[in-house]
Formats: sequence, structure tokens, C-alpha cells
Amino acid sequence: MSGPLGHWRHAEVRRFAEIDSTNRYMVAEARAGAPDGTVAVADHQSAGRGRLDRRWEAPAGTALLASVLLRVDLRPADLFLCAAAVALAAADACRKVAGIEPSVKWPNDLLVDGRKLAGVLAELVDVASPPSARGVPGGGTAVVVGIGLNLTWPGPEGVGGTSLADEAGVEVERDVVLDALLEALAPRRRALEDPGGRRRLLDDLRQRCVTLGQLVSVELPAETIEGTATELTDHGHLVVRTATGPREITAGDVVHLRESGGRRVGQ
Ligand code: BT5
Repeated sequence: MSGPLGHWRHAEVRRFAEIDSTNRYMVAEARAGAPDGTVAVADHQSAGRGRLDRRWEAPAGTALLASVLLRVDLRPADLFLCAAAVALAAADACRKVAGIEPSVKWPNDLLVDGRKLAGVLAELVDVASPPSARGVPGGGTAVVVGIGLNLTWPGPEGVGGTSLADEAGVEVERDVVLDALLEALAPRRRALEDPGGRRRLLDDLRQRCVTLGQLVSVELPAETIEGTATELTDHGHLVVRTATGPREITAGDVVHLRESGGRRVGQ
């Protein structure tokens, strides 16, 4: 909830045994006027969303599946920081409850040694804020940020996923992870509100971003490019140095490559 910004705290947590998608639900609730900081969490999703119309899978009770509504006053170019705030808060939570340090794969996956532990999906709610939210701090733009974090199931066959239990060797309860994530989100959410805070978020993202310095292949709608990821711009775009010069990527699917026997293969 917004209140005085120095005291940002998540609002109500709405719990579901079964839902189609916590992101779908929270986008609808945002349109209906739900307050900043409202959280939805589910034991199971029947239609969990990934990016680009992909699916997020998790058998019931094996993952943290949650979405948080952020109402922010940010320029469009800074909205990517909402997803970054949640990804970084989730990484903070993993350190606190399980002693592991996931890194961020551009744009927002959490990886442990190249294995995908969590995925983040941010959706911009495409209607004006309800009258009740206008003119109050955080009343500007509604963004729903969902996270799927594997607790005991490493994801579908063949996708190279992992779970907190596999990495840390202990099973941590879903709500313990959620509480730690929301606690870590509070300062990161406050950081969105001022220029210095936003710079710190970006610095943290750059530090945690394992994609930087890597040989990557990026699938774009019309082509696939290869090169070394060299930079994360102030607007969250990835700069890739290719044989034909630098390319700035706004959205796309990145594969981290490695050299093997003179060939480049996906990791
Ligand atoms: C993401 O998409 O990584 C974003 C996932 C966001 C899921 C959360 S769950 C709560 C909230 N409500 C929703 O409906 N969604 C959000 P993407 O980068 O497109 O990755 C999707 C791909 O990851 C799939 O095509 C699979 O290959 C793979 N995948 C699916 N389930 C996985 C899992 N549990 N662990 C690891 N990889 C998985």
C-alpha cells in the first residue's frame, strides 16, 4: 500500500488453492481499482503465463506462484524497473531463507549456475488508473509483476530448470519464501520513487546480471543475432556486440552460449 512512501508495505495477500493465472487475476483486479501492493498467491495455476504466450508449469504445491500489483509514477522508459525490483527482491529472499545467490539472466529470469530457478512476467495494465487512485502517490501506472519460483519441482523436462530444494538441499515453505520476498520488496519498491533509488536498482541489476560479458544468441522476430552482451542501458536494454556492430535489444529471448570444440552451443 502506498501511504507515506517511506512506509511502503504490500497490501492484502489474497490466497487461492487453484486459479487460472495470478497475473490474469491481478490485471483484472487492477482494472477494478485494487490498491498498490495487492498480492495474489496460488497453490496451483491451470493456465500460468510465461512471456510471449508461453506457459509456466508447476504441479500443485511445488512452487511460489505470486503476482503483485504496483501503482507507480514512472516514465515509460523506467517501467522495466518494476520487474527488476521483484526479481532482485526474490534473489534477496533466496539468500535469506536458503543461503543461495541466484543471478539474473536478462531480462528477468533467476538462474543458479545457469539453471532457471524462477521466471518473472511484468504486464502493464492498459487502462487509466481508477479515479480513487489518481493524485495519490503511486497512483500513476499499474504494473502487475508475477513470479514463479520453483520450490521442490525443477520445471518441465528438458528446460534446464532447478528448484530451491535442489540448490539449497532444504525444503523451505512457500509462505516463508513469500514473506521474505515481500519484506525485501519494500525497500526496492520505495527505491522506484526517487532518481537515486532507481539508479541503485539499476546498479544492483547490472551487478547481478549474469548475461553481461556472455556470448549470447538473441532471437528477434525477424532474425537471430549472436555476439557478446556488453551493457545494460539506463532503459534496461541489452547491448550486444556483433560482428556487424553493436545492437541494442529491447525485448527478445536470450540464450547464453559457450564455445565447445570450436562451435557455439547453448547452455
Ligand atoms: C517466464 O516466462 O519466465 C515468466 C514466468 C512467470 C510465471 C509467473 S507464476 C505467477 C504469475 N502468474 C502467471 O500466470 N505467470 C506469473 P518465459 O521466459 O517465457 O519462460 C517460460 C518457459 O520456461 C516455458 O516455455 C518453459 O520452457 C519454461 N518453464 C515453464 N515452467 C517452468 C518452470 N516451472 N521452471 C523452469 N522453466 C519453466
